[in-house]
Amino acid sequence: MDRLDFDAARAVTRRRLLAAGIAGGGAVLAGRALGADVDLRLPGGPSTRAMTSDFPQKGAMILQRARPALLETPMEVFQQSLYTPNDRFFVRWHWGDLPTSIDVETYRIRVGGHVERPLSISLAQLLRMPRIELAAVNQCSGNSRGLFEPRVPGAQWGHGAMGNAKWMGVPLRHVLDLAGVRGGAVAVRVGAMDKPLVAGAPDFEKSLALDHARDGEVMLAFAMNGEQLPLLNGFPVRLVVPGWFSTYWMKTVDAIEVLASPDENYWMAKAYKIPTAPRASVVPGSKDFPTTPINRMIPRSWITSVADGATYGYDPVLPIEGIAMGGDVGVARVEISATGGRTWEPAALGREDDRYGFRRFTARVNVPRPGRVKVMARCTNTRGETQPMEANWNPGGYMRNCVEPVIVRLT
Ligand SMILES: Nc1nc2c(c(=O)[nH]1)N[C@H]1C(S)=C(S)[C@@H](COP(=O)(O)O)O[C@H]1N2
Ligand SMILES: [Mo]
Repeated sequence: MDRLDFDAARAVTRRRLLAAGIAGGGAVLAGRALGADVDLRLPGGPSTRAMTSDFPQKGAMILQRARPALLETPMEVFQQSLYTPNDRFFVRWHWGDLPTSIDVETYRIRVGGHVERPLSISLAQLLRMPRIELAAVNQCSGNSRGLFEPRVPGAQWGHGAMGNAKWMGVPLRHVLDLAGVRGGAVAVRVGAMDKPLVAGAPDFEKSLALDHARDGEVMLAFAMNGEQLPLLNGFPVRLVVPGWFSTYWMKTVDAIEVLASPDENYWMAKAYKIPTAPRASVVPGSKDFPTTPINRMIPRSWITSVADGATYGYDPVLPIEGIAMGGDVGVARVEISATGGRTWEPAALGREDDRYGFRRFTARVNVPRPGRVKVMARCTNTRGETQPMEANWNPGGYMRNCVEPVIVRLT
């Protein structure tokens, strides 16, 4: 497979960068299921999914939908490494018409709208611009939606519609400064190469407020974990919006438009709206409540060393490991309870590379006798927000962040 050369001094790109197996196109659009099944332990409906390794540049993934690809990362991947390997990173696309090959010579990002100098930026030019690298969690707004009770429409994800990577790219601010944002600009809209298959369906586009787009951390990323992006994760360039849900993390970016009035397009004004109520939570069945576009992430944590519902050999000390995220700020602490939430003990935290990334935690739980043990982890971020015990509910299946207990049997 041809590779991008990230060396800024040379900025060499190869013509027609095709990923193995993509040339035919079909493999991107439809995957076959492997024999094996995985149980996502989703209440209120079908809970098992097939595993697949049939998608280009992807290893074994949970098949949520074949066309367009919706692939979930199995939980054991988060136990194995703090950074989610690119070939196990989850995949989500809205529309079926995905780019199956990209000509890196003719690829351009057009920058226009309310600017002094409209631009057309090549990949080679982008690779010569100032770059940053930071760790950040990419989490779908609907991650864990399959656990909503009662069920809501949309992909019934378990917890694996997320991943942690080191993203390298050019701050969007730099590109906006090159174009020269004109006075009166309020927002920046980003468009991409994928298109709806259905005539008249709204093209997927998202916007950020101008100040956010210019914060120096929002970036046009060309690498993740030191490698070029997999095609299904947005090759050659995607937007990274640290601390915000991935609906804003536009893949295969080809257009940047500076707006002089707020974006009223379908994907901002109608879709991805959350209740303004605390924890984005309403009573099931509610209608006509005030909403706002989904935005920053909030703290979450998952125990990854043992699987919910599994049985293990008895030992008086059960070692616990897991991952936590603060949301749009860092992790302040993680606590563990094996007493149903009556008492909480601090977990030890692993290193923090960047406040937007996953943080490893470890703890030891005393188990006086064999039997059933319920272990819970609870993350508090540096803003003082703590995961609640109770699940939230809204019709979009967004913003779940309650404590996720793991129940194991020790015999
Ligand atoms: N071009 C494009 N970018 C997109 C989307 C899309 O449909 N098209 N989906 C968004 C949503 S909702 C999610 S969850 C993330 C998923 O990123 P990933 O596939 O790299 O994991 O991409 C975002 N960026
Ligand atoms: Mo998403």
